[in-house]
Amino acid sequence: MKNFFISTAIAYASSKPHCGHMYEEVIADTIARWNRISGKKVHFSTGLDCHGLKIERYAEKTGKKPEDFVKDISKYFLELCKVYNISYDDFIRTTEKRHKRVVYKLINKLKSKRLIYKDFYEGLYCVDCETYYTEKELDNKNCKIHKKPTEMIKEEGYFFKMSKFKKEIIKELNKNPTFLIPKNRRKEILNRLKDELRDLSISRKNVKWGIPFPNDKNLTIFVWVEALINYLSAIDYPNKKYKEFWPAVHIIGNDIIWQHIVIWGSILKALNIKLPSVLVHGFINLNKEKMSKSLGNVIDPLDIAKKYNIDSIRYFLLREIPFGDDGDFSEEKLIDRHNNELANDLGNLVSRVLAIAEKNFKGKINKSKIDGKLPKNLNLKNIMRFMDNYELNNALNEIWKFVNYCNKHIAEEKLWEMRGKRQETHLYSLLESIRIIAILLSSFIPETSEKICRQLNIKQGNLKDVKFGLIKSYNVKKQGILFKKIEAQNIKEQVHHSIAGIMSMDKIKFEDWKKLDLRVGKIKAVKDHPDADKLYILLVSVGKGEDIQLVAGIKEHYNKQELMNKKVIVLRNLEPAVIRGEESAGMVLAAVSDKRVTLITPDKDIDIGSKVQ
Ligand code: ME8
Repeated sequence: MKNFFISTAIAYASSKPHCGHMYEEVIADTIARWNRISGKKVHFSTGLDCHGLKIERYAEKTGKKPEDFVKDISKYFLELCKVYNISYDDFIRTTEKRHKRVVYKLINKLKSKRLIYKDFYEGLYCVDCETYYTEKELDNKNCKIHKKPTEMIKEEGYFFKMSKFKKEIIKELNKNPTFLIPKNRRKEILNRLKDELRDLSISRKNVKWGIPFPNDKNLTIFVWVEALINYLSAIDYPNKKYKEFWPAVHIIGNDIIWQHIVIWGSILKALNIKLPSVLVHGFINLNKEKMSKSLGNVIDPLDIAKKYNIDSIRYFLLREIPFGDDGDFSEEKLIDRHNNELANDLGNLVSRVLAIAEKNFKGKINKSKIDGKLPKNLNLKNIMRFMDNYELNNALNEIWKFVNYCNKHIAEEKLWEMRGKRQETHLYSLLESIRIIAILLSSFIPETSEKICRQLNIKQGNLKDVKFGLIKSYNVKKQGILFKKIEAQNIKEQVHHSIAGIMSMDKIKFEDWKKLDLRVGKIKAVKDHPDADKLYILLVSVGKGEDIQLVAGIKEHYNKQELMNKKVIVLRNLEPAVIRGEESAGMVLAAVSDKRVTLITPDKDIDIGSKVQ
C-alpha cells in the first residue's frame, strides 16, 4: 500500500481540548509521520464535531450563538495542533459545506436503497455521549461514563435499518484482523452484539443545531451518524482523493468503539464501501479516573505545554502507556523520563560525541569503516514490527536499547581517551548511529530530531536512510543542549504544592470525604509541635479573619520558611488533630493546583476539586 489515510476522532467542539485529545493527536501524528518516512503518501485528517444537543446546550450557557461558540472553541484545537507539532493535512469542521454535501449524498443513497424508514422512538439518552442506551447499559439510569442521569426521549423520526447488518459486523469482527485493533477490544463488542441489535434512530426533533434532514426540515440528522461521515467528506467522497486514500485508519478512544464498529461499519456495509481499520487507544486518566470535560477533571494541554518541552510530553505519553491501555497523566513520571531518558541517555549521547568531534577535529569527521558492534545492536526489524503492530511504546523501548548501547559503547571504548585516526573512526560510527537515531525518533519527538540533524549539519532522512556508512563527511556544530534537566526543587514546586495534615480518622470514613466542607487556606505561621518532634503546628488563615490551627506531620519534607504562604486544604467541622505516631492513619496530603484539589491518603486518592471554595 503506497497511500495511507489516517484520521482522529473529531472532538466535540463543546469546550477546550484536554490531555486526552492531545494524546489522540500525538498518537495519530506519530503514526502519520512514521508512514511518511516509510515512503508512503499520507493524508492525515483531524477536526471538530460541531453539531448536536450537547454543543447547543454548551453554547446556550455562554450566551453565544452555536456557530460563534464552535468558532471560538476551534481556535483552541488549532492551537493545540500547532503547539504539539501535529502534522495534519486537513482539519475538518462538520459545519463546512463540503461535509454537508457528502452527508446528504450518503443519506439519500441509504434512502434510495430503502434502508431508511419513519417510526416512533422512545429511549434513554445521554447528552454527553449523544447516545441512546438500554437500561441494562446504564447504572440506575445514569450514564456509566459521565455519571449523570440520562433523559427519556420519545419522538417520531427516521431509522436506519442497522439490524440488517449485525451478522456481517460479527463476521468482520471474527474474520478481519484489521477491523478492530487491539484484538482484546473485540470481545466486548461481540458480547453486546449477542443482544438484539435495534435499528438506529438517525434524526432529532428538538435539536436545531445540526444538519436538516433531507426533505424534512423539522428534523436534524443525528449527530453521531453525521459526524462519522466526516471521514468521507474529508477526502471528498466519491471523487479522486477518496479513490486515492480510502480505506482509512481511524484512531479513536475506547468509549466510542461501538459507534465506529457497529454504526459506522453498518453504514459502510450498506453503502458497499470498504471497511476502515479502527485503532483504539486507552484513556488518559487523572488519579485513575478518565480525564473528561463532562467530569471536570481535565489538564489543559496548552497550560502543561508552558511547563515542559513538547517533546518531553509526547515522549512520556508514547513511552509510558502501552498502546491500548489507560494511563495516568503523572507529572512526576513525565519529569522522571525527561531527566533520565531524554536528558541523560539521549541528550548526553549527542552532546558527548559532538563535543569531542568539535574539540579534536573542529567538527570535521570523514567517512571511516563502521564499527560492527553498533549496527549489530540496532534491531531495526523489531522496531518495524512494533510499528506495524502499532506498539509505539515497544518501538521506543527498542530504539532506546540502541541509545543505551551507544552510551555503553562510548564508556567501554573510552572514546575520550583516544586520539587521532582511531578516535575519528569511532566518532564516525557514533555520528552515523546518532543520525539513525534521529530518523527513528523523528515520528515520536520531531522537534528533537530536527535539532539533532541541525547539529549534525545534515538533512533528516527517511527510513531508507537507516543504513550505516551513508554520509561521506560530517561537519558538525554543537548548539546548546537538547534537554535541560528539571531540578528536584522545581519538581516539588510544580507537582505538589502540597501540605500534609493529621486528621482524626475515627471521626470520618473515606466515603464521606467528598461531602466535607473544604476551604483553601494560607499558612500564616509555623511552629514546632511541643510534644512530637516530627510535627509542626500550622496557623492557617481561611479568610474573613478566621484562623485555624492544624497539626501536620510534614517536618521531614519542608522547612518552616518553605511553608509560609503556601496553600493548604482545611477540612472544616473536624476535630483537628489526633497524634498517632508512626502509623498515623489519618495522614492527609492535599495537592493544590489551579483549580483541582486531590487528597492523597494512605488508601487512595480522592479528587475533591469542585468542593473547594
Ligand atoms: O467522542 N483520554 O468527541 P470527544 C484519551 N465527537 N482519549 C480521550 C479522553 C481521555 N481522557 N477523552 C476523550 C467524541 N478521548 C465525538 C467523536 S468521531 C466521528 C466523533 C478521546 O471530544 C475520545 O475517545 O468526546 C475520542 O476518540 C476523542 O478523544 C474525542 O472525544
